[in-house]
Amino acid sequence: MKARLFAGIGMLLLAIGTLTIFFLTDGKMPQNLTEDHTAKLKFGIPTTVAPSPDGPSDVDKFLAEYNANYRRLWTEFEGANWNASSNISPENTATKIAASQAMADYVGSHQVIEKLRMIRGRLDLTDFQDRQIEKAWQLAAHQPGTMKSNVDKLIKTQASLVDSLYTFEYTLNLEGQESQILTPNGMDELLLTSRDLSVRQAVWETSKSVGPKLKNGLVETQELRNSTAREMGYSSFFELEVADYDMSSQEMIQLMDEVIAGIMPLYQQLHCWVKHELAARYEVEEVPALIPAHWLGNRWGQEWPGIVDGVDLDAMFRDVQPQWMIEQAERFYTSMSFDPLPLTFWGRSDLFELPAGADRKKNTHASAWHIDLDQDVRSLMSVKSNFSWFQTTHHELGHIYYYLAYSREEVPPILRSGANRAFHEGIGTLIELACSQVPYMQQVGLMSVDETPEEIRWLLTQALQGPVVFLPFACGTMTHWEHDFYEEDLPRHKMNTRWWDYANRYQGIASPTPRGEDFCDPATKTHIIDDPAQYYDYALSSVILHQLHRYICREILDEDVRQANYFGNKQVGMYLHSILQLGATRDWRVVMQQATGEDLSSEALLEYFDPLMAWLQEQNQGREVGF
Ligand code: X8Z
Ligand code: ZN
Repeated sequence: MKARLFAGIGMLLLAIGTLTIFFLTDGKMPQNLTEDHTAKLKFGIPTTVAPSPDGPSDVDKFLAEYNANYRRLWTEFEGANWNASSNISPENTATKIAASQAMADYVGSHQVIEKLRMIRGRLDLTDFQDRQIEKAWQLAAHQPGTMKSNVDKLIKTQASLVDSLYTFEYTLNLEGQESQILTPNGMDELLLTSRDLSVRQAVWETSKSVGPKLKNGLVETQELRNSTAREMGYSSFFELEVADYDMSSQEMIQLMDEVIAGIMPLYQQLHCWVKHELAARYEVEEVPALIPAHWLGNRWGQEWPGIVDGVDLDAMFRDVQPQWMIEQAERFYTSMSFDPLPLTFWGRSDLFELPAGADRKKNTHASAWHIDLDQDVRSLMSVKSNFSWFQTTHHELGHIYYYLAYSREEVPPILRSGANRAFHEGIGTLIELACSQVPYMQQVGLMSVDETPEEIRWLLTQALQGPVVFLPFACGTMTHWEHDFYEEDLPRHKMNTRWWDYANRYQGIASPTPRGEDFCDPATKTHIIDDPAQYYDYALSSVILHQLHRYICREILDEDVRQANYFGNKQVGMYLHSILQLGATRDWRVVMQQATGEDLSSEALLEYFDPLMAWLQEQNQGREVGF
């Protein structure tokens, strides 16, 4: 896959004798990871330019002022955004819009853009300066002052779309029963447990009922986002978002296709096995070529829980409170020597599902927030005691610990982000993988030793609820659709058809009945509305995390990748911290090389699921595999 493209950098690094981080620390463990142990790591951050006898350069002066302004405006915006997301109201949305406009007015101002234009690409810049300038340029390209009316309109349209999505009432109408309002958690529960296909279809259709309401706004944002990005020289909004990876749209699509090609043989086997299992479960005689979307336990078919008989993951959490779920996630990190979360995290976060009849509505999709780009970190969730939320709590705390690790003086505010966005997603998802390992669950009493699941069933469960099922959705349906939506200015009369074409082609999933253009099924996925053109982040995070996981298992734990236990291991914590504390001060390809000795590659991920392939092939003998 991308290995070829990055091989040059990799070879260069290897040639200069770069060893991996862990060994550069001499295996010494800091007492506490907030101590400044970075000095002990040769994986340190380059300081700015060499001190000049004439004082700071013009570039440094500009960057110092820019960073201070950026941090102040970000804090105002993110605080307002938090209020608007945890308590959706016209007043809070108006305050958020004003803060967003204030931010745009500065980062996209004529003065900032002109200065960036003058210094961008100058040969005397250090890498450290260059990276800050590039980030500032990308930020300006999201909201250039030369398109102020566009930018203002986009801010308002996007805010109103998010509000519409999260204030929508999902109403389930079943024959002979009174209408019922369902929450997203409620729909997920029904899709996980109901065995009645007509109920399942009604719930699935209910979950898509918000789409038509969002279609006009989404079409409007397409035009606004594209014209704004094109003003600054990007081919589309999709390409602007991909610039975080220093790649073009075409390179990203090629990378996605390579990841899909790698996983597809295993996915097709899994798909075949699942459709036979489900046809038997629902007593459908003829096994369909494509799996009907309402047969699956997730609204988009992005994970397929509840399929393996005898593995009831939710049972482990029946007797625990939602609060325990988050505390246990924190314990996972502190056991590896990360600091306890700041007390303000507990005071300011909004972690649980609102009771029925609550006097406010909130965004129900899990998220992690870095309000002041320093210690004010928060999470917005609707935690319930089940396996899915168990994983999500670990995922969100991964973001939070990343925020805290790079919030230090050496990392300027504009570089307080992940090595790339996939790294940010990858850390928490790595800990999701780690907290789903049997030795850990047995150590903390979630699973008793005499309940040890058969290895293949456990791997099957991980494939169904992890990357094997997820990647065709993330790389295929989501990323290809968003690519076409922006890069090809996909017209409104093709939006839904294209979505289902890709769901058929990549996921092997079909809608229960034809879905014309009156529906807008992609809009029901929150990321299409409020994290647009970024879903490949999750796909790449799965690839990266398996590389990190294999490195940790081989070099630190000396354990099998499928039987690993990070809990209580401070060296693992130190290794992760050494990556997190860098923020975006290094090229992500360099970070990857230094952290694992490898370029980006799906090999570790595929190797993890190797034993499953043979088992599935045996189960599927005599069946037609593929769709
Ligand atoms: O959105 C998320 C996280 C928040 S960053 C809960 N995820 C994607 C999704 O739900 O679609 C994690 C997995 C993919
Ligand atoms: Zn995330």
